[in-house]
Amino acid sequence: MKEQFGLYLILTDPAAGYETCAQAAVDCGVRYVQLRMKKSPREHILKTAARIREITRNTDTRFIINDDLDIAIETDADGIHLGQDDLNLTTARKKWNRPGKIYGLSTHSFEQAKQAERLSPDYIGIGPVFPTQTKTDTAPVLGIAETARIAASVNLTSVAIGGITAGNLPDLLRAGITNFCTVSAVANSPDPAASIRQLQEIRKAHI
Ligand code: TZP
Ligand code: MG
Repeated sequence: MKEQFGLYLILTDPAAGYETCAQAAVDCGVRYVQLRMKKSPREHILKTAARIREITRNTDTRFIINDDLDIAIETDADGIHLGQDDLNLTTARKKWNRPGKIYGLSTHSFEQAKQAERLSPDYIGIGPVFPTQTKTDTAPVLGIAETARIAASVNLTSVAIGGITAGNLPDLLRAGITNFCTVSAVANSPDPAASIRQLQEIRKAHI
């Protein structure tokens, strides 16, 4: 069954700090929080991940680690998010042989999303929907209509990503996209809880 949870929050250099942002996500009932610290030293990532693990433990917020399976295992995260060029999902599953762990996979086209069905990830990311400054090596922009078409065509839970803000979210929701991921819309905010609530309110108004 496709999950409908709305906001999926990725934490990369949040202005208010990692712990404040993670706590805000828990307080607001955000379903997924992903730690994505691409350029940081491993020790810093591990320490931050351990703190977010404590903040999210026994809450409704699932804690996902980007890219690094060893860190996910070491911190007992709830899951791992892998890109097309990262560790293979099947290999990751074999290495992290624990029931209930969540596997997410990035996809950037209709073809990749259909291929992802064979791997049965718990969810796929679809994007970038819009241009973004957060990730430089992105695939071509998909736009709302194509993102919505892909989301509707695959038998997997999906999350739209890339350039999503409170300003363009209503258009996504109107197109039938139910789950959306943001980095900068919350990470750049001095008041992450307020920014999260704003996105949640916009979604609620469309349900
Ligand atoms: N993958 C595709 S776009 C993107 C990632 C990680 C970055 C999205 O960041 P933002 O700030 O929400 O545009
Ligand atoms: Mg990756």
